[in-house]
Amino acid sequence: MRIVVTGGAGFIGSNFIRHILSAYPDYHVMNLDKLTYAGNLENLTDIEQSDRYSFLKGDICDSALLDGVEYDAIVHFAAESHVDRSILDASPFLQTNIMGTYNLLEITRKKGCSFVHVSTDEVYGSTDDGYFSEQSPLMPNSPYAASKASSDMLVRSYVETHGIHAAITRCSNNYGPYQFPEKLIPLVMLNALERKPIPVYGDGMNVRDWIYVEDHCSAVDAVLHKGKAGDVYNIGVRNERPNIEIIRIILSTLAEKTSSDRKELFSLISYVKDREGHDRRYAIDPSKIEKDLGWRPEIDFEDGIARTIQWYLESRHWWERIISGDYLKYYDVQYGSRVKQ
Ligand code: NAD
Ligand code: TDX
Repeated sequence: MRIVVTGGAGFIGSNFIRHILSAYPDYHVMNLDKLTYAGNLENLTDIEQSDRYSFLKGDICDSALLDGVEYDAIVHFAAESHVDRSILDASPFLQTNIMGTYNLLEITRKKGCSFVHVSTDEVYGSTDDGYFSEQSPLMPNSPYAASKASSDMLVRSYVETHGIHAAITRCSNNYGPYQFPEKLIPLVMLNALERKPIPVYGDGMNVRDWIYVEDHCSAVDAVLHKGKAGDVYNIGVRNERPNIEIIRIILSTLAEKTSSDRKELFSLISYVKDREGHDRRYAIDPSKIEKDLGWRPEIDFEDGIARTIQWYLESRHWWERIISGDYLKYYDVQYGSRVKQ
């Protein structure tokens, strides 16, 4: 199989490429990424020499993007993904997440390939009790979530109208190696290591269902291979935790692993003004993907968070280059003009 992975230089996309290349020895992956601030080719240095991997720098809004490229499926991760940024400026979110997805749907329609649209539980909005099923109404609350919900609707319409082979996944909060340090877990890690304040929005009691990135990747793999066209699959692991609990777990583990003063680390916790429109709780019911596709997560939270903390401790070089901005130069140095732009 030849797969185009959009957004493959980002957090989940890069983990997914690694997953596919190791799970399927005869598959070829093309990573298609614009390399925004969130795109980091240093997430892929261990596999970039593989003859089953290639990289194409490009914008998913470009209609000529995949002209002349042969492939069987598109797995679509590329997006503007950070809620706080969408509050400050929604425009790139509408452009990439809506118009970019529309462009890929047009390409899919013309090429007749299959399409997996990677969406999010945030499209369902917030719930105080109960769980989101695939039938729950879409009630997005942030511009980011609204742009993802719009793209979900477009995918649905292309299945109904044009009969394309596309499925949608809606996953809960991911954590793990290579996550950009604007998101809660890596931000807490890095701020703690650098003894900077750790901003907790509101009362710290907002709840998310945290999934280890590799489990998300195996779920998207299951949908790519076994998913039904037009179907939606929720992905979650029944691991609901308030933010403050996550922060305390990270700080306690760090204190232990680095022989640091626990009290000093905990004193970095700093309650700040709440995020506008901050969703209180996301909770996913993943029973459909479990029943229909036989998917099961493999990494529980204790194991996953320990691995993640260890990875950030061992990957200082990776995150220091993000903080300094040097990671942005990697493409020019490594690829120069060899790659089609
Ligand atoms: P990320 O921000 O780490 O990576 C996004 C990638 O997309 C980057 O490499 C970026 O360069 C690329 N990109 C952005 N705009 C582009 C464009 N116009 N053309 C081509 N490439 C472009 O995001 P992530 O956290 O890895 O999320 C990946 C996908 O998964 C997103 O669609 C997101 O909505 C979804 N998702 C994320 C989570 C999560 O917890 N992070 C949970 C559920 C769903
Ligand atoms: O500094 C912070 N302090 C804080 O309290 C940050 C960055 C976040 N938070 C809170 C806000 C959320 O309740 O932590 C929680 C998690 O925040 P994020 O890491 O920004 O994730 P979230 O807003 O939940 O969205 C994430 O999960 C769903 C991803 O960024 C989305 O791409 C995905 O769709």
